[in-house]
Amino acid sequence: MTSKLDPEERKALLLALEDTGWRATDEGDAMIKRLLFRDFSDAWGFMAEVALLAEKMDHHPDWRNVYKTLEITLTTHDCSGLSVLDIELARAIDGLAEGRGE
Ligand code: H2B
Repeated sequence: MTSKLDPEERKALLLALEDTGWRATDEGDAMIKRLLFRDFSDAWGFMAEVALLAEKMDHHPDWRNVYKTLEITLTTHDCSGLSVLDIELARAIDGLAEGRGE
């Protein structure tokens, strides 16, 4: 069972990820990032890459794609909050997003 990050750790890890556009959600214990792509194909291609990565990690994003925008929410359902898995997935997504999007 994955456990929730403790408040101090959570604060520090989120602070580090704010530089790449992640922020804590207003509601619920989650983090969110919005990405803008050139067009739908680029957004969908990126989602396909993230999907394969998420499968490998066995940790999956909640997301919403509207045309060329993508909103990714990370949270761990097993513990109803942010866990280290969300941090790892966020970093991996940032790695894939480097040099992409608009
Ligand atoms: N993804 C997310 N975001 N939260 C989870 O709790 C979770 C998951 N649990 N992917 C995994 C799959 C779990 O259901 C499997 C059985 O490991």
